[in-house]
Order: sequence, then C-alpha cells, then structure tokens
Amino acid sequence: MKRIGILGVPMDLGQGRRGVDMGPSALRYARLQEVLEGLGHSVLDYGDVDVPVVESLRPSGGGGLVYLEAIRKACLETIETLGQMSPETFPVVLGGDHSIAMGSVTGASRGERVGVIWVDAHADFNTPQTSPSGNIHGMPLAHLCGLGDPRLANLGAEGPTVRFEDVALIGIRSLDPGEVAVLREHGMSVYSMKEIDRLRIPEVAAAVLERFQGFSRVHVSLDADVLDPEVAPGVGTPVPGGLTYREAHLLMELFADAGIVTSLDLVEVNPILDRENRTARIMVELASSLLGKKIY
Ligand code: 5AB
Ligand code: MN
Ligand code: MN
Ligand code: MN
Repeated sequence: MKRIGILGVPMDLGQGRRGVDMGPSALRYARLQEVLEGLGHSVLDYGDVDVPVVESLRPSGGGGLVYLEAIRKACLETIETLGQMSPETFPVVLGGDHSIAMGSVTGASRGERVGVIWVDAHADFNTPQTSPSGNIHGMPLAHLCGLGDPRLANLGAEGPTVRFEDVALIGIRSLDPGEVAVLREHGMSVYSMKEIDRLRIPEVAAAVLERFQGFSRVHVSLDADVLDPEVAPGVGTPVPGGLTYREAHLLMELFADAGIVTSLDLVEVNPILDRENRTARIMVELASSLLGKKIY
C-alpha cells in the first residue's frame, strides 16, 4: 500500500474560462481522499497552492506576461510543496488548468529521469510562438521539454525536466499547425485517437509501458478532456471523439497492473461547465483505477 499526497493547484490563469480553479474543490467533493483510503492507501492532503485570483492581477507588464509570472510562481510553489513529501510518497496533483503540470511534473520527478504519459485530447506542445490562443495551458509539455519561454522552461534545478524521447501522448485529436511541426521535429511519440481506434487500448498501453520499464519515475498527466465530452462534459476545451468510459478505465487499470507509475495529475475539471460534478467523479474513479490493486 502506498502513501499518497494530495496537492491542489486552483489555477485558471492558463486559459480564458472561469471555473477551472474550482477543480480541486470538485475533486475533493467527489471524495478523492476517501476513495483512495478505501483502496488501503494512507492519504495526506497538503491543501492548496496559493494562486492569485485573476481580478487581483494588475496588468503591469501587459497581457500574458502578468499571468506568466503568476503561473511561474504557482509552479515553483508546487515544486516546493512536492519536495516536502517523502520520496516514496505518490503525489496526486489536482488542477486547475494544465499549466500546473510544469510544476507537478518537475516536482514529482525530484531531479530524476522521468517518463511522462500525457493523456489528453491536446498535445499541449505549443510555444508562445506557435500558440494560436496565447493560453499557457496549451504549452506545458513543450516547456517541460525545454522549449518556449525560458522562464517557464527551466523551473527545475538544472535544464529541462523531461527528455523528448521520454514522453508518450495518448488520446490526441486536436493539434495546431505549428504544434504539429514541433512534435514532428522532435520525433514525439503520439498515440492519436486514430491509433487508439486502430490498435485498441491494450496494444497502446503495452507499447507505452514497455518503453518506461525500469524508470524510477513515471508520471501520468490526465486531462479530463481526453474523455469524450458526452462522458465528461465539465471541461473548457471539449473535443468530440474522445475515450469512452471503459477505454479510459482500461488504460488506468493496465497502468496499475504494471505498477510503474509514481505520480499523477488530475487537471482541467471545470465544475461550472459540468453536470452535477460528473466529470470530477469520473476523474476520481480513474485515479482509483490507476491506484487500485489487481483483483482479476
Ligand atoms: B489543454 C489549443 N491547442 O493551444 C491552444 O486543455 C488548445 O490543457 C489547448 O489540453 C488546450 O490554445 C489545452 C487550441
Ligand atoms: Mn491538457
Ligand atoms: Mn486538453
Ligand atoms: Mn482544456
């Protein structure tokens, strides 16, 4: 049984829609701690990272720059708090929009080589140069790999947190033109929805797990919008044609059986856009599948 540390990051500065800052509350309301304790784990909640309310940020440096600094600060605090957890602790970091992953992946990796499994409708591989929206929640994976703005790319002790070859993207079905070029240039391994339809989940999971065998750190970053919007409506950037309820669970169950995952993000849950907290509940169930032990 594991020691699990929960940390909330109520961040909505990485995108334009209000409500995603309530994600940590919605996930706690969906009984995340109780569900994980029910699996036999010992769970400690470290509370929330301090994130400023958007209305309190005076645009002094102009446009996105103000938010960039606030996002950077919240990511640094995330890294610091994750550093207070013991090295065996399994962190579950609650978003907030996906910009928090620059902090969570860096903190959870503890300076070690880390395999990153990015489960998302989007690749989040934009840089400020390629982004069509300017929204930082579309850029965290690129910055974790060292691209983009150096203020976000170098949050760890030295150099980029993640190597390009140590990333697997799963569930992708919405890419921007500039983003495709950068993904290709770095030979990123992308399991799009087309590949999932073709190969099915077991083959995709097996390929990814084989690659990360022997890694001391493997992080799963789970964006709620990877699920089909009919299953998980509470997201700011829904894209049709996503994972079914069972496909998402099977993926988590196969990861659990392999026993190699060491940290998890649950991000992009927006309770304002949800129906009776359904999306948060599904995300808690998926965390439970990832952290459960094999019965059959
Ligand atoms: B999410 C888009 N590619 O950069 C952009 O939800 C969407 O964290 C990003 O995956 C979606 O603005 C970010 C169009
Ligand atoms: Mn994302
Ligand atoms: Mn997404
Ligand atoms: Mn989104």
